[in-house]
Amino acid sequence: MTTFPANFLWGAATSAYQIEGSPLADGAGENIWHRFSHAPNNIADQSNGDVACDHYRRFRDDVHLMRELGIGAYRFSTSWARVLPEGVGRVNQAGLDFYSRLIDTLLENHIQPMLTLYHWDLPQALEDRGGWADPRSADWFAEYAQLMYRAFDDRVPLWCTINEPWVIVDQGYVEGRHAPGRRDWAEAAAVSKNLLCAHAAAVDAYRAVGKHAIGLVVNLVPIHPASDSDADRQAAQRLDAYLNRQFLDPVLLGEVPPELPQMFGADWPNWTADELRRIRQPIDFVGVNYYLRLRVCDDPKTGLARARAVTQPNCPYTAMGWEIYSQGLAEILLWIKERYGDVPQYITENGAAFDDISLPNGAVDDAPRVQYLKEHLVAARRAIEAGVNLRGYFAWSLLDNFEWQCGYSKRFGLVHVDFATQRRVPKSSARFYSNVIRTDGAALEDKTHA
Ligand code: IFM
Repeated sequence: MTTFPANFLWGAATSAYQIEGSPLADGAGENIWHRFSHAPNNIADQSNGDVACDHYRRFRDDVHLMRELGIGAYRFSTSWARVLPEGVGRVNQAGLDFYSRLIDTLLENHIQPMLTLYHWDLPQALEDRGGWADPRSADWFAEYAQLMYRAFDDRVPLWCTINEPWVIVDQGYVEGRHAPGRRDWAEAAAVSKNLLCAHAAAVDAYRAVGKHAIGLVVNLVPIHPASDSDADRQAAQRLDAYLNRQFLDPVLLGEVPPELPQMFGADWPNWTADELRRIRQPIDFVGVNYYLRLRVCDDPKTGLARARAVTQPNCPYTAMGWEIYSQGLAEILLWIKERYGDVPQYITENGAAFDDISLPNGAVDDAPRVQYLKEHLVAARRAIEAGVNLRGYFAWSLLDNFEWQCGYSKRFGLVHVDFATQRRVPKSSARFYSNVIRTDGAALEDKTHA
């Protein structure tokens, strides 16, 4: 039986707006999620990130909790508007100091930091100047990235540029469910290109000052046709281009998937050979966020890709309505190796929301999440056996948190958070994961969680 490689990182992940709270404290500028969640009817439970997990004030306790669980790496994001309240220009030292304290506390507790520069909380001041739809956004992002590298590269060995650019484009600019809440295909096409240029500018800047590793984080989904018909197969291929290849093909192959200009039509921007060359510069790893598989049929009325998701009776789904399909994780990791070569990979997010039940004694026995983690870790190990250069696994999420447009109604945490008291209670899944870490994966063989 292959075990996990030596130095495999056993991590947990979060993001700034989802857990920190105090979004305007100590001189921070407003960000687009603050603006969006404070507008009526954008969030299912009308909530916002004003308090969230109060991590901004409780980060030391959260780090200690990770240490108790044996977690060896922590993926978090920094809030751009905390450190550059107007997005560029004036630096807010108090914001940098917060992240400096967090990083020091992690290192004191032998937890490796993985820092994501952008997890969806653009400074509102930049949104007011055109946001990601403005081509100047690449320069804005590079300025912010440089500031962070100079402040933290001495202590942060792993950097991620942008988290899930597809979600930014699709949910923020096509579907309008995420900040900034737009529904405009032309803008979405421009944002797609500008995010890639921003990623490349940040990698460029890293090569000038950084000494460690930098990569891009994408969410990937195996997309299977609902039937053998040509129409459904083509629908699956279109959605695959839109969702899975839109960002990886330009970054790792220097090509735009040919389906995209067809889908976006005249709205698709021109790309010069020079731009593609710049976007293709080497990265040190790909971060994969994996949650579900989609089965799709052809439907001319559904979205840009004209592909409609079909649910299947007798299949397990999470509380998000996402199909649980653990073998898809191995499928995706192998697909990256086959399509893009032997690039190092991290599973930068994987996890599930369930309707957890708290027992009268306060404990949370989340057996479905234990099962989910177990199956996915076994799939990750299978991918390693098949030759994937997988360097680490980050469970999403350390804490129950603000799940964007779902507010606090969906819980992904290994640790239960009582949002009224801020009490943290590790769920059974946290104990299970802790055992897996302690035994370097041998606990996956434990039949008590079969
Ligand atoms: O909560 C999100 C996270 O911010 C990005 N990846 C998916 C998670 C679950 O929806």
